[in-house]
Amino acid sequence: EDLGIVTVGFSGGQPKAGVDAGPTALIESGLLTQIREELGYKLHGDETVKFYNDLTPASDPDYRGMKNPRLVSAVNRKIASETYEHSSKGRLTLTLGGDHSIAIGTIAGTAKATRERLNREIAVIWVDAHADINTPETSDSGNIHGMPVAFLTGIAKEDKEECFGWIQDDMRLSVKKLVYIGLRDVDAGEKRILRENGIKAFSMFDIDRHGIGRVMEMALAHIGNDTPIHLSFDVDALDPMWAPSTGTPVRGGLTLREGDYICESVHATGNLIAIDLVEVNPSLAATEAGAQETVRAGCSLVRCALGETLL
Ligand code: DIR
Ligand code: MN
Ligand code: MN
Repeated sequence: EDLGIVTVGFSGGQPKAGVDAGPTALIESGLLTQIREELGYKLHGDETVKFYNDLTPASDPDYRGMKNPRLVSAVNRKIASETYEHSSKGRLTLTLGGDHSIAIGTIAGTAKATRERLNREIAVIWVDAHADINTPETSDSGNIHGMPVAFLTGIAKEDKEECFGWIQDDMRLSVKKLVYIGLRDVDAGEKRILRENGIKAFSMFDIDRHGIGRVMEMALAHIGNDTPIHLSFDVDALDPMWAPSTGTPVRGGLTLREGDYICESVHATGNLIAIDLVEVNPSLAATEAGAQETVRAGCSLVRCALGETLL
């Protein structure tokens, strides 16, 4: 099978340096070799990491409270064209981040390509401790990695081309086709947005109550059979025990096996069209071992989504 690779060494959606080194760390630990040799994919695209330094604007003052709005917008516009290219050719697309703001681009590109190629709307499974659905106005931080879902669904809109005004309707995601898994740190404004829009969300409470097996059944039932799925996986969905090296760790998260199970179940649908793995920041763990654990966990999630089988 053909796999499009997009590597995004980018940290501009949040304030901590080092998340731009995530893709390099994942690749150096052998992820692409494993995908090629053990899982048998034919790889297309970036085998060396892209940093998009040429897109840095001359000046980038805050806008509607957003930090680095022109930079994050420009990088995402470029990413959208890259995932669009892969997805238009019918390739499963794997994006290695970078902070989670890059999902604006990855999802915009696959959504548009899937409308054109299959005349279908995509569904998104967003696995994260956070909902990332702040609008610029509800955000306390101004960090755009907390806003991608708002821009993708059109809950946040902007006309100014250089600040996400390039996002067209055919790049958007329906709130009905969005499912969250793993939530445990959601801002008050975000809770209101989730409620008012009737967005399906499985928090850690739901996972404790039903178990991950039943939660995945319910999540996939909500999306419906035969719907193309974009899986956007923030490594901070995992408990810091498994993924300590990330910008905003939150205790009480998924075990590595629960994370792998989510990826395996999505793979098993046969409907997976794209995967993002984001927020691996090798410089944030207290120990070198912690950074390695996080990278290993990230690799495991990706391999499971790509169909690594246990037996
Ligand atoms: C918070 C944190 N909700 C914000 N978001 C994070 O800044 O909007 N997302 N850490 O991953
Ligand atoms: Mn996130
Ligand atoms: Mn998160």
